[in-house]
Amino acid sequence: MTARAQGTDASAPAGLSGVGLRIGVVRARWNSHIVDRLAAGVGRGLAALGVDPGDVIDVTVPGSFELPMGARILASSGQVDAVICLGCVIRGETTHYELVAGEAAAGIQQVQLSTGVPVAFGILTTEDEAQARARSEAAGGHNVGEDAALVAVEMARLAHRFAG
Ligand code: DLZ
Repeated sequence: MTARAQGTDASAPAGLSGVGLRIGVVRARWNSHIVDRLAAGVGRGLAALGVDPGDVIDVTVPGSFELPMGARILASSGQVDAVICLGCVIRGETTHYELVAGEAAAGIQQVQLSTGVPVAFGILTTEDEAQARARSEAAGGHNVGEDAALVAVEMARLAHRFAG
């Protein structure tokens, strides 16, 4: 795995389990060659935590700007315990980079706070294609999709623990 400074990754709490959790994955089709790599990371991350592939709902939306709406549809459905949003916005290739990336981030936060269903942020916002590849590596490397899987399971467990 690519070396990162201590405390800068989302290490799993001991004993974290995804068994029985239902997870929604919303993928942007823009930059799909990178988003597919993130989705592979999500698959590995969820499997490592025991999430059944049959408990994963996978949908796509046109681009990262639509990720919050996709997340809201799944979060409001009552069919998932957490949602993972996957997208890729590359500054050098996107004229309105700040707008797309900023609205996606703000929208995702709004969805999770308003619905109470955790939504993990798995959107790469990078300077160039090389950075995007470096953050969506194959098994054993750094992949933000794997990080997002961990976040979704941890936050779903937290929500369940305090659910009325
Ligand atoms: C329009 C656009 C642009 C220029 N760049 C990206 C990008 O880098 N990554 C991404 O996920 N989506 C991009 N989009 C599409 C917008 O997210 C959105 O789908 C369209 O503006 C339609 O609402």
